[in-house]
Amino acid sequence: MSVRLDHETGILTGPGVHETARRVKDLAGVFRDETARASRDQETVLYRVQAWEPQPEGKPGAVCLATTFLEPGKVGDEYFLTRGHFHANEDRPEMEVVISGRGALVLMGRDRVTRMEEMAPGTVHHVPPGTAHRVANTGSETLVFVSYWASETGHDYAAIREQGFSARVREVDGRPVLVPVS
Ligand code: M6P
Ligand code: ZN
Repeated sequence: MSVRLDHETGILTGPGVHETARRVKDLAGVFRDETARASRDQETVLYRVQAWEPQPEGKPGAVCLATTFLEPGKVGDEYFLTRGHFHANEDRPEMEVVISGRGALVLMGRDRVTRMEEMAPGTVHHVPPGTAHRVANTGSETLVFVSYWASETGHDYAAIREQGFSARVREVDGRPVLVPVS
């Protein structure tokens, strides 16, 4: 079983690669300005994920990888972002490798302390166990990054859906700033 990852474009092809698209309508309640989100074209794709999971989610025995293509843009003053999640298996980490574009990796522990790492071509980021993670595109081109995680990791969206992150990446004086949620 093998696939191909194009290191110039991040495009992943081959048997078993599956693609998911997340549109404006899929991110209801995610942005600070829900009115602004609701008034946009709901079919606009914010990001696509091409994933290769040699074992099904939750089953041990494989390393999975995915390329995320996150479009540039903002809802109000908040940059386009991925939904974000904890891992169902709390002790499982993840790694992100940036192919192109500019962004911010937002990391939040169970204690709700949040920090941000700047993403640029070639930067590598470790998501420690027990840490919710989401990515914002702070640049003007598509942000492309590759993620690696173990197949038994599992995604847990519930906590973020209910409580969100404790800070948001917003444009302040023309720059991305991690602003605590008031
Ligand atoms: C990265 C990884 C994937 C995740 C994707 C989109 O590629 O973390 O596991 O699915 O980003 O993020 P989300 O699932 O939070 O929308
Ligand atoms: Zn993850």
